[in-house]
Amino acid sequence: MKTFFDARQHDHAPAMELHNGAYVPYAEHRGRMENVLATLSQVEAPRDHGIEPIRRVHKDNYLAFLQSAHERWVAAGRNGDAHGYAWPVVGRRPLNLNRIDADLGQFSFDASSPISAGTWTSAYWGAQSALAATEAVLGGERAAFALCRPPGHHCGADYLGGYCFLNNVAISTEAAIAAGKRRIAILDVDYHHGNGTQDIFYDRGDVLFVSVHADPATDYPFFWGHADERGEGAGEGTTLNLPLPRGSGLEAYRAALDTGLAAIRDFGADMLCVSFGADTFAGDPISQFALQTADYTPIARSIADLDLPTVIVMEGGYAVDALGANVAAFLAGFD
Ligand code: SP5
Ligand code: ZN
Repeated sequence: MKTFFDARQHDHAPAMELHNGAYVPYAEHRGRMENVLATLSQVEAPRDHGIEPIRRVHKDNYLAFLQSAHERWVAAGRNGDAHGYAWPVVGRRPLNLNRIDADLGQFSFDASSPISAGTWTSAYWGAQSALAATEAVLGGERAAFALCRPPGHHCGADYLGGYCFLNNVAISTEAAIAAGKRRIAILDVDYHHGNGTQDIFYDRGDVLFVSVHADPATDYPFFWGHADERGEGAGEGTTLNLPLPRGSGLEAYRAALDTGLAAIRDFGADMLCVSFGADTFAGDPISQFALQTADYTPIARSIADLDLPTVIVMEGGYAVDALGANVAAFLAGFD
C-alpha cells in the first residue's frame, strides 16, 4: 500500500507530560514512527499541498497561535515545552489577550499536549502526509496510508489536545470533498474517542462519523464519545458512538465494528477515511483493550469489504516495540 511520511514529522519532541499528577516521559514520541518505518517498505515523502487544505478545517487564529506558540513561550522567558495551566471552562470568549498563558488555555482542552520547538513543522508535514494519501486515493489507488505523527483526532477547529494539533483525518475528508466527493464516512478505530473529529463534523449531513472506543465514562477524553451524542442540525444522526468497556477483546470489538460498518453501508458513502490507532492492542501502556496483533488483519479486512476508496491515517498506539507489527497486520487486511 502507498504509504506517506515526512522526516520532519520527527521534529515534534515534547519531553514530559502530566500523568496521574506527575510528569512522565511523553508517550507520543518519535520512536513510534521509527518502529513503524523499520517494518514498512516503500515509504514516500509527501509533496507540499500548502496551507489552504489545512485552513478548510482549522481557524486562522488557531493556526497563527500554533505556529508562534513556542517562540512566544521562549520570548516570555520560559524553558522547555509550552503548555497551559488556566482554562476558560465556560465558553471560550475571543478575548485576544495576547498573553501566551491565556492563549495556551484558549486554544487547548487538556494539559497532556505540550508544544515543542518543532511542533508546528511536524504537524504541518503530518497533515501533508494525509493530503498525499488522499491525493493517491482520489487518483485511483484503492487505499493509501498516511503515517501521521503527531496524531490528529482529538483536536478541533481551534483547539489542541490528546497529543493532537492538526486534525489529519478531517483535513483528508475536506480535501476529498473539495475534489468532488459528496458523502464521506469517517471510521475511528483508535482506543480513544475522536472528539475533535466529531466536533468538526457534528452538524454536517454529508460526513458520517463512526467511532468504536473505550467508554468515556472510564477513559479519556471523558466528556465526549457517549452513545447519546448523535449529531445536530443537518448532522442529526450522522454521528455514531460505539463505546466498549475496558478489557474488550476481539469478540466484543467485532460486534461493535459490525454495527458501525452497517451504518456506513446505509449512509451510502463514496469514500472512507479511517482513523487507525493501535492503542487497542493488549500490550498498550495507556489503554485497556485486549486485541492481539493477529486480530488487526480480520478487522481491517471487514473494513476493506465495504469496497470504498479508503484513506487510512495513523492516530495512537504506544506499545512501541509492537507498533510496526500491529500497523503491518492492519494494512495486510487491505491486500
Ligand atoms: C491520539 C491518542 O491516542 N491520544 C491519546 C491521548 C491520551 N492522553 C491521556 C492519557 C494520559 C496517559 N499518559 C501516560 C503516559 C505514560 N508514559
Ligand atoms: Zn488513542
